[in-house]
Amino acid sequence: MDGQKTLIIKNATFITSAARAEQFIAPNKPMIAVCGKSNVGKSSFINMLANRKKLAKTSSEPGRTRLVNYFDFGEFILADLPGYGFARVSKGEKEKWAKTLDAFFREKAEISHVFMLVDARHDPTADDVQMMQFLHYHTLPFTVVLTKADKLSKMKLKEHIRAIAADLYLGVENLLATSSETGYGKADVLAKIRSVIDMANEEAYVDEDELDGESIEV
Ligand SMILES: Nc1nc2c(ncn2[C@@H]2O[C@H](COP(=O)(O)OP(=O)(O)O)[C@@H](O)[C@H]2O)c(=O)[nH]1
Ligand SMILES: [Mg+2]
Repeated sequence: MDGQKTLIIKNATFITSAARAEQFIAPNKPMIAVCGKSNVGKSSFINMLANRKKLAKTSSEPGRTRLVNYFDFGEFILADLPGYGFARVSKGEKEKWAKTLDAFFREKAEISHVFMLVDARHDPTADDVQMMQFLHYHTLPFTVVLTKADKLSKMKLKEHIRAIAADLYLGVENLLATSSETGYGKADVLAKIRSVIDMANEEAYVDEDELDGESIEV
């Protein structure tokens, strides 16, 4: 298995949107989910990875994406999850989102990794903390991706990375700072995806015989 080659993404395409759990797709390759509060920069992050300006629709008006949007990134599937924490929506709408997210993360065998996006400029919100607890609860592997790093000086960014990591009880190595505006941190994200894909593929094709006689801890 060639685990060394760098990840090159070309021709990323939109697959489909799902409004309800019955519409979720069964991915035929490793799937990476992207979540975060509305307006944190999810669509921009996806476009940065895809080298496309408008693969995912960006918006200055938060709270518009109520769907799970799937994209084919070649070696993996990317699932853009509905944004949370948008104040101006009804309680009923919020409950619907929570249900969609819950149903999505329940299919945890199909999710290789989650990128949880958090604004580099601000302390994580209560919703961010809840989201992370949810990921912990489902024992999903995740990385916190800080967005909009270009809006901070290098010094401030370093400070914020430490503060946000501490707030979330994470080591700084679990955070990746990025900017969709400048491409800062993109290489780190691609390297992370590379290792996630390689691990997922190895797990999928592990030879049964190789496991004989070994005790496997679950
Ligand atoms: N300066 C800067 N602005 C960003 C960045 N990422 C997103 N934005 C802006 O933040 C707003 C929300 O971005 P969007 O990707 O639509 O967020 P989403 O709601 O999480 O999908 C848009 O106006 C983007 O142009 C970034 O890295 N740097
Ligand atoms: Mg979006």
